[in-house]
Amino acid sequence: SPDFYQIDDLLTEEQLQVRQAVRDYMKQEVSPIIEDCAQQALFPSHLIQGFGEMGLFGPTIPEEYGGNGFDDTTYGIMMQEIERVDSGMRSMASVQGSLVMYPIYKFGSKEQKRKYLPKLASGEMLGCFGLTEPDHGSNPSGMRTSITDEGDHYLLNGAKMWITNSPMADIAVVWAKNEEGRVKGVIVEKGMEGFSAPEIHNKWSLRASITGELVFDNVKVPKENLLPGKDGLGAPLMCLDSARYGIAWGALGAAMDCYETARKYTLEREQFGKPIAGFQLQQKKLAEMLTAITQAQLLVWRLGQLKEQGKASSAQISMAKRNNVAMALEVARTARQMLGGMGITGEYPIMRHMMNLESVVTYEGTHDIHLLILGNEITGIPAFS
Ligand code: TGC
Ligand code: FAD
Repeated sequence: SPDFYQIDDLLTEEQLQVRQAVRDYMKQEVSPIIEDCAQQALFPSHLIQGFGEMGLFGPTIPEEYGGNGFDDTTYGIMMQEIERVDSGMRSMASVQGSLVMYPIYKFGSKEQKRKYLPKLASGEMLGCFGLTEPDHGSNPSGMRTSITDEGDHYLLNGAKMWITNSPMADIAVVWAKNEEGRVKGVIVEKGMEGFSAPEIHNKWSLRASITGELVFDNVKVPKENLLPGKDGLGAPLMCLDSARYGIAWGALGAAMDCYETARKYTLEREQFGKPIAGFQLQQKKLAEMLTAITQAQLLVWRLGQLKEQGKASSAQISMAKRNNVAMALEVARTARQMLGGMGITGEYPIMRHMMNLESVVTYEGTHDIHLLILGNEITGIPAFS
């Protein structure tokens, strides 16, 4: 909810059941603790296992590797229900599913899939994805992290920045350039000599999610840890397509929660002798929020169909990620104002959503970068550089 255009009628019985199960789980296990975690900047690490048990990690991966073989729409619905409660919790699931399990499943060897996927699916292992560097964010093609062939092993050097899950992660899928400047994906395990993952502190956003660096100082990586299936920048960008798709659904969940909170609050809160929801200015805000949410719902529903048919393009995914996150941020800012002073407190989830969404609008390709991807698609002229 809300479901103004009866989009539920377009979902299958199974999709609706999964949605209810995830919604119940989040309400029972996460809602009661999330505000405290965010206020205190604590990552609720016990939820890693709970998310695994609920099948929230890599749900589209086949059962043979610990997933549930769900369709892309179901994956999107799960992200929506997680982010209805907190974007940081959805970040944990996005990274594990789309940025760690997906590349191992898609580009990994049989041995890598058997070794890592079931444990990542169950939550026994946590993973992270290292693409961004201190000097290369929007332009990952300039990355400096290097991987060199030393005969019986590889040597990894460099640093990654802003990495979700990294300080807690058991493995990191890392993108680095080889001697020929070709981007390669490699699995780095916690405990490898020369590898560290210091935490980044003082975030005002995604405070319940843990973020860190990845530092590689002559890390010896076994040859069998290289992802053999694909190289080039296209490999990490394929992972980003999968995660960005989930984020387009997820942001919708945060917007829905802000809208519902503002609707309920303004119906109860009285000023000048009547509920503030009775004033035209507040009704305009509610009507515009509902319209924007409904448009965003239709966008991701259709995108899910295209993805299931193997027809969703990167530019279509960029449009949905960009539109839905900006929409959610706007809804959150408006909803916050509708709660007056109460809107700035942790009594209500809106300020937390709003601050979280400032990261969501930046990571996985900034708002600007997705516009440029669309500009390139429309004109055929890349304006990135
Ligand atoms: P460009 O020359 O356009 O492309 C390089 C190669 O990649 C191919 N390609 C794609 N392949 C698959 N999917 C896509 N979406 C692709 N886009 C491009 C392309 O065909 C080419 O292949 P080849 O074989 O010719 O080499 O690359 P560019 O360097 O000009 O960059 C384009 C640009 C700016 C769009 C790209 O660099 C970009 O998307 N930048 C944004 C970076 C970004 O999104 N970083 C995200 C880091 S991960 C993260 O934020 C996780 S947060 C998760 C959480 O907590 O939830
Ligand atoms: P910059 O690239 O320096 O951009 C700064 C500003 O310049 C932005 O407004 C941008 O839109 C604009 N800009 C850049 N290039 C252009 C251009 N060509 N034209 C016009 N404007 C431009 N990365 C990972 O690899 N793994 C993770 O797990 C991960 N998790 C993250 C978690 C959090 C909480 C955050 C905040 C980030 C995370 N990131 C992660 C990194 C994220 O993807 C980058 O922050 C993002 O890609 C932007 O890079 P940047 O921060 O270096 O900004």
